[in-house]
Amino acid sequence: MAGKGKDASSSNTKGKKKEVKKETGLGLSVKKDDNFGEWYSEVVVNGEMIEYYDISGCYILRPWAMSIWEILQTFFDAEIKKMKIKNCYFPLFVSPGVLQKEKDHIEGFAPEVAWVTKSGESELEVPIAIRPTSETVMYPYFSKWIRGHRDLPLRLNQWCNVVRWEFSNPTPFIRSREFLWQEGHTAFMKIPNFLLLTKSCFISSCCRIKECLSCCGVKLLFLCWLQESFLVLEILELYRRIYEEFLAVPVIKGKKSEHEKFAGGLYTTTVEAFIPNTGRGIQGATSHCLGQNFAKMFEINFENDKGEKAMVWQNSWAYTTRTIGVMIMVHGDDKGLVLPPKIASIQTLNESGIRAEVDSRDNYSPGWKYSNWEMKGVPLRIEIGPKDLANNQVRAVRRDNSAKIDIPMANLVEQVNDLLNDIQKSLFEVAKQKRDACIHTVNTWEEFAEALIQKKMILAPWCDEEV
Ligand code: 86X
Repeated sequence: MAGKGKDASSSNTKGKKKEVKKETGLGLSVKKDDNFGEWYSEVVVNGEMIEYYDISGCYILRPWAMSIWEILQTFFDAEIKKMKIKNCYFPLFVSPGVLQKEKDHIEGFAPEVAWVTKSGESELEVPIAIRPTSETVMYPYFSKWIRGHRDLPLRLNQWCNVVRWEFSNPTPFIRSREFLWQEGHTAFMKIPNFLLLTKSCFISSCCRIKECLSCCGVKLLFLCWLQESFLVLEILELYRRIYEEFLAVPVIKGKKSEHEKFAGGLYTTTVEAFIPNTGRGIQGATSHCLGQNFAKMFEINFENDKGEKAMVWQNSWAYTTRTIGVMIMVHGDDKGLVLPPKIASIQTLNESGIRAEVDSRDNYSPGWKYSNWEMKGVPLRIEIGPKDLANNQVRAVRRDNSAKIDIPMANLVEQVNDLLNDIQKSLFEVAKQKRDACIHTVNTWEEFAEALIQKKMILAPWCDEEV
């Protein structure tokens, strides 16, 4: 598995070669397919995404990583604003009282909660927790702010850090003790009871919701339910777009099993990615229908239009900086990072909106600079030598497949744009073919176990019932 951290590198037998590579800042000491965990640790550091920190499980996000996060953030933030979701910011700290209130669903998580117990040398009278997620921080105020049906729906999002004191093998981006995310929390008015029965049928065929809507004449009745339940899937679609359109990582949408769903909710939808080198799926992001569980716990009640007391229906959803780690694991190669153009902070040619940078450093050789930018994953490199100048052309070199293309100066912007689009498409296609080649259909437990060893993604019969 990935990410043994920096300690793992010291046990490397190719120590000398590695020292040299470290000094020049060029190259990786292991190949992706030979030692995936070590390759990943090296690529995130040498690609200047991550610096290891002196607290285990915590990592510095360097500008090269942060710029990717900001691009994803800009996209997602604009999309949720179109859906009338508003940004807010709640405190980092949770008082122990409310955290206890939720103890049923928090039970299994308790060891992961980090506490502040001191200020300076003196013990705090009451220790305070650091948010691992913000239900307990936010929902008491949902309860306060939601009084009547006119206060609904309430649609909030916040961009923040959370802390979960994990004990299993920390990995940059993938599993860190502090990470960045957005967490969305919404509250809606009631849903007609009888529709609950059809809910699972709607969800298991989620893309058919619109069809169902148009085939049954009672659109108005469905409206409340759809608002609430539709949002879960609309958000899931944004998560799919983040992975597939921006990070060029194929994902599968689905509904979590009873075992894997968020215990506090009714059902959990998810986008799942696949890492060919580990042969394991990885959760990309989740969007939950919470039903009324939290409304009961936190007394999020309101007076409906008939003057009766009713409870809200809620959703919550999040994606994290893990997205970046998944992208690195899927696309990176033996030369370093491979960044899809849409999230690369440097593409080429600044005017006309292409993100570009000129490397005019004259204390490095061209060869060194090529390797350096390859390590950092820049999608397209443009070389301009004396011959190119004489011919009124430039040479473009693709990071994804090393193809070299001579481009006449006159067509530069147009051709570079075409190339970037092509790289984006091609990265996704290659990743998808690679993933699909791993899908293996099984019908027996023996086949299942064998496929797992072979690092396959398994397609198997599934009833989601415990026996
Ligand atoms: C589950 C559920 C949910 C809002 C999301 O997935 C979307 C955004 N939250 C998060 N979860 C916990 O509830 C949790 C609670 C505690 Cl106390 C903890 F230490 C760790 C947790 N991890 C996940």
